[in-house]
Amino acid sequence: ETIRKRLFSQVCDGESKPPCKVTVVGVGSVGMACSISILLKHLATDLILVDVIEDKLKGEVLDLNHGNLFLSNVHIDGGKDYALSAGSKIVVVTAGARQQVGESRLSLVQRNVNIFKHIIPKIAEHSPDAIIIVVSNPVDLMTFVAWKLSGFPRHRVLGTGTNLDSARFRHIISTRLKVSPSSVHACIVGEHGDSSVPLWSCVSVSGRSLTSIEPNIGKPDGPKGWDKVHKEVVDGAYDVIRLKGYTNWAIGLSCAEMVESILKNKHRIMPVSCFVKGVVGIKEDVCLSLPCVLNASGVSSVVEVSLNKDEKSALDKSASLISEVQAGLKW
Ligand code: 6V0
Repeated sequence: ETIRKRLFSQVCDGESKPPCKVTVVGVGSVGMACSISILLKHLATDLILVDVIEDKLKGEVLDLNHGNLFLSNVHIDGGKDYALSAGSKIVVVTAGARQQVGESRLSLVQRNVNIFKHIIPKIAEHSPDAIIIVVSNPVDLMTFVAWKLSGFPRHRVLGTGTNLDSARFRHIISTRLKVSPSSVHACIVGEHGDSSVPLWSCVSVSGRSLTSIEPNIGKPDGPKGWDKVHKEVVDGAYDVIRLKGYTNWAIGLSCAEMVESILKNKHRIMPVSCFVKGVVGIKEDVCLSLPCVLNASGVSSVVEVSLNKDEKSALDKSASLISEVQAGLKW
C-alpha cells in the first residue's frame, strides 16, 4: 500500500463500471475449455471457478492468472464456497461424471442429478438473477433438473444442447462443399445425444436449400454418402472419447458463443436446450433443443421451426425418450 501511495496520486476513488462476473462450476476438461474460451473472447471482468477438488482448483486459478498479461486483466479467483460467485451474470455448470468409452450420456443421469442437488440451490442463493447454462450430461435432463431446483424463470435456465451437434453437422457438410462452416446453415434439434434430429429440410447455403437440389438428401435412398452424415455427428463424440478420453474444445467454444450472445445482447439464434412444452406441438414436460434467440434475458424466444413429417415424428420420439428417463429420476 505504501509503495502504491508513493507511486500514484489518486484522482478518483472506486470503480464506476459494474462488474460482469461469470462463474464456471467444475474445473475438469470441459470447465477449463469453457473458461479459456470465455476469457479469450474478453467477455467477463471477473471469472470465478468452483469445484470440490481444492488443489486442482487452486492450480487452475494460478495458471490462468499467470496468463492474465495476455487477457483483459480479468479478476480470476476460485474456491469451494459459492459466496465467491455471488452476483454472477452467468453460471456455467460443467460439474459431474463424464462418459467412459462406449458409455451413453443417459447412463450418467442419476449420478449427476445427485451432484446438482448440492450445486444448483447454492448458485440460486448467491446469484438469484443469474442465467444458468448447463453443460453436464445428459444435458437436456440436467437442464430440466437445474431449472426445477433453481426456481428460476424458464428463460434463465438453458443447456448447450445441440449447439455442439449442429457445429459438428455444419463442419461435416462444409468440408464436403468446401466452404466455411459459418456459410452452411444447418441445425440439429431434439436430444443432445443418440436420438438427435438433423433438419435436412432446413440445410441451406447462400439461401439455396440442399433439398431443392436433392429432395432425399440425408435419407438412405438419397445421394451416396450423405446418409452417413448424421451418424458421423452422433458417433463424433464417441470417437473423440475413444481417441483422447473426453471431449472439450468444441463444447468450450460453443458454450462461449452462447455466453457472448447473452452478455452482449446479440439476439443470435442457436440450437440450445430449454423447456419447450407447447412449441412445435411438443406435449412432454421436457427440455430439448430447438433454435432459440439468445439475448440479455437468456432465451428470449424459441423458433417454431417448420418440420416435415419424418422430422416431426423423430422429434416426438426424442421428446418421449427424454420424458421416459426423466420419469425414473429420484430427486
Ligand atoms: P471431468 O474432467 O471429470 O470434470 C468434472 C469436474 O466436476 C471435476 O473437476 C469434479 O471435481 C467436478 N465436480 C464433481 N462434483 C462436483 C460438485 N459437487 N461440485 C463442484 N464440482 C464438482 O469431466 P469433463 O469436464 O470432461 O465433463 C464434465 C461434464 O460435461 C460431463 O457430464 C460430460 O459428460 C459433460 N459434457 C457435455 C458436453 C455437451 O455437449 N453438453 C460435451 C462434453 C462433455
